Amino acid sequence: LPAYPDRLNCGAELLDATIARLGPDRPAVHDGHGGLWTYGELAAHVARIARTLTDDLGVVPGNRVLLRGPTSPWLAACWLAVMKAGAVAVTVLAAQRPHELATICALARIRHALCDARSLDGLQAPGGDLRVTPYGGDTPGDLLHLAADKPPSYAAADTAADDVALIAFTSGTTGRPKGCMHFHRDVLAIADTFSAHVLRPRPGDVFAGSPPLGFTFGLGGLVVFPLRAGAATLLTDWRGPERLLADIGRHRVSVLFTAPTAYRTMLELLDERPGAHDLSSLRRCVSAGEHLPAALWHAWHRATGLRAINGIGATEMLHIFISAADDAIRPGTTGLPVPGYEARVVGPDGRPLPDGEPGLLAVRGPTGCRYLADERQRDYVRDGWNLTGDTYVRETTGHYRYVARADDMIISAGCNIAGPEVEEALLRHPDVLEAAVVGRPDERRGEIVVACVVLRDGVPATPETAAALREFTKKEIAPYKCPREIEFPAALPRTPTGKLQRFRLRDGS
Ligand code: 3SK
Repeated sequence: LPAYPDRLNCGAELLDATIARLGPDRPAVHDGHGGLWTYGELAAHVARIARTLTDDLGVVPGNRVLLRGPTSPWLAACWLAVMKAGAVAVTVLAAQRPHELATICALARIRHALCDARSLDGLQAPGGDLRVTPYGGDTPGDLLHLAADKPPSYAAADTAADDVALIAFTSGTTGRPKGCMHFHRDVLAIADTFSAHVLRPRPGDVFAGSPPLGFTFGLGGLVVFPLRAGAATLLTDWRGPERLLADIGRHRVSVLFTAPTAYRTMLELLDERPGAHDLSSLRRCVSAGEHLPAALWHAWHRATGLRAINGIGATEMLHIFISAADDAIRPGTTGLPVPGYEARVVGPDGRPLPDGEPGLLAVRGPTGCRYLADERQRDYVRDGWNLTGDTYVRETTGHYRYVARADDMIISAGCNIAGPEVEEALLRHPDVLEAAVVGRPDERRGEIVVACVVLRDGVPATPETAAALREFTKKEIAPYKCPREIEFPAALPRTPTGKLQRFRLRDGS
């Protein structure tokens, strides 16, 4: 990891430093509708927006600015302008509802919001003291109208490396939102660790993927990493895996960021129409956001010849801290600590456990958890180690194998059962598209193992199918781990960032 200077502005580093290195004429951002900005054009848009923020909207360094909209070049330009102006970006998901936005605005004391003109719903609370400026619309007060006649260059605010650059909100898969504060140097650190050492992008790469920019998985993968590398990125609203497959061919995408669910659906689509999609440009496929089962890794490899780069990240850590690429990959494991990070598996007392024993994953490195005024900081960071809430095993090779979320372990008749292990077994059955395994309260056993299985098209959701799946799992894993009950929902409940909401399956809602 480079030693960053004390004065550092990540917006200037991502744009101006890249242009100084590679020139202004390289492609920077595709909008998915035929539009393309070069690095020089992106820098000019960012400069004009930054000037508008400071001169017209009265934003000063340190002010928090909410950013809301579907993924687009303009949303990225607004984020970079907030960075260059020395303000603090609070990027939210377009899917967040008015009461969630109100909580975030109150917690982060937000007075300014830049909002895609298509996503104003729920933000313009009458009587509130939030000043909402739309972008991309046709009103005279639109940010882009105000920006149009501003000069195309802007000297970045003289921020310190450890000034807060962004606050990313997480509510996990349930619960009260927590704001995670990250510094200017953290934004560069994720590019100079995971991206530089595991992903290893090149200036000729084209990035694309599904995570929204309001999720740090997307912000890193689709904005920070490509710009740090001088590569191009496709920033277009998410229109599903089918569209993503088409975009890969159309834009010659070489670096893909998405989650296991999308890999699964893309595989189905590839299967349905063999030869219909051109994936020949792809060379890196990152999977994070959820555990990547070995069966899915192998299926993607068989279909595309590509070895997916699995990883675990967290909003608290900003991006991925355990991962592996190329020959370091062991399918079914998450990988090795990313260079710059250390990891270990600890017991409830915080002491490291021997290899092979499941325990809590602890990690430390250049980025880490700093909750905005939240007492839960004490639970997340102990003795300088971040406790991510995942149960892991370290194998003798040094690879980290995911077991379950710590609060997702099922205890049935005194035995500990990891839901993902049962899910992996079910996924090996050809009729199973997706599976989620949870514990449900049971008088005799404490909990019983319940599997919620999404079946492939055409497979009947009948007691016979359930019996066949039960028989199958008995051959794959120890019988005490096998599901006692199997349900067939049409889809699994997920958060807007695609994470499974197990609590909704546990209580049967
Ligand atoms: O929360 C996650 O799953 C995640 C994964 C990768 C990078 C960043 C994040 C927040």
